[in-house]
Amino acid sequence: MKTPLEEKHLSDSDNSLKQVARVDGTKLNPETFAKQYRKDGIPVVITGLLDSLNNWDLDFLRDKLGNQEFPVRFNGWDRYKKEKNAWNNIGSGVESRTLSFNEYADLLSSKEAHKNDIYLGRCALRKTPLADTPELEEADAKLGLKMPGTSPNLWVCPGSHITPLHYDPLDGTLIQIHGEKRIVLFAPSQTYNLYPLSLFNYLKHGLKLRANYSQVYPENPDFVKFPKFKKALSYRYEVILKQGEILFIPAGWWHEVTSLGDGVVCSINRFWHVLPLTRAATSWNKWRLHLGALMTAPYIIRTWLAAIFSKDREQKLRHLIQRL
Ligand SMILES: O=C(O)CCC(=O)C(=O)O
Repeated sequence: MKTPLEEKHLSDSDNSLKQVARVDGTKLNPETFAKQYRKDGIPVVITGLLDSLNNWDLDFLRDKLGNQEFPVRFNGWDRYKKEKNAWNNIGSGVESRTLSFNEYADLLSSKEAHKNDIYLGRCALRKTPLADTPELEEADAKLGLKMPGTSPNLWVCPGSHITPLHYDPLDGTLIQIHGEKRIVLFAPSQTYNLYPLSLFNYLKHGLKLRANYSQVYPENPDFVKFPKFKKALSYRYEVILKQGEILFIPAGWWHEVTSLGDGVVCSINRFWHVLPLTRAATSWNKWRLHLGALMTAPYIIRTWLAAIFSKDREQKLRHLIQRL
């Protein structure tokens, strides 16, 4: 059931394509943002707070981050031919290789990143010259965002990359810095109409295949396998997030993020502890993931024992420690 709170502030004019509201951030203050959006967990696009930010195009990023190293995800396109519950990893669980920003930028320029769906996704900006960008800090302060769950993360990719449909256990702000993204959202009430991956995946794959991802391809759904997805379509929202805009994605809201165009697309996001605490405590989507984390115990024990008893013990243990 859709709760009235989930629908508050969201346009109801077209049932098949609901738009998330856009508000002028210069007219918001921490109290109004908390009262109108954060308290009840309502997604919203905030405009006008980042008009003076530099254009973070590839030259700018090369200049600021050139030799800095980042874990880069090698997704490949083949995975999309399979059902998602046959994948071995997803999102931040995908195998990554450490590359300097310049090396990744070369893959973008040569279109190799496009051909093999290679993503510099969710890389901490901490310890880089872009870590303390004043415009980003001022925008957070204007919205009264406190208690970060992570430092800001950088996401750089070629247009056409898709971050599959999932939800996060924390509130998030997705800031569009260069290029555009399409974000399709579904309310938390739709979780079981979106066929989340089973919690039992944690036993086999640990955190590499998390249960906060949906099995459905929302742009190309298989209604025979996933008939309840038809119901979820009435609760589908869509946003084209433009350069300089911020999307507030409350904890538990499902979202699929597609980078648009042929060029390079760059965003920053940050996660925030859920406030008020009553919203955190009553979110089943959040509790589900805590349960999932407990279910990773057998996988973790198995992986560490295998590393300890392997021939290249030192290298395997170092790798595991790095992943921590
Ligand atoms: O931009 C992306 O590819 C994913 C971002 C995301 O999932 C988020 O901000 O929560």
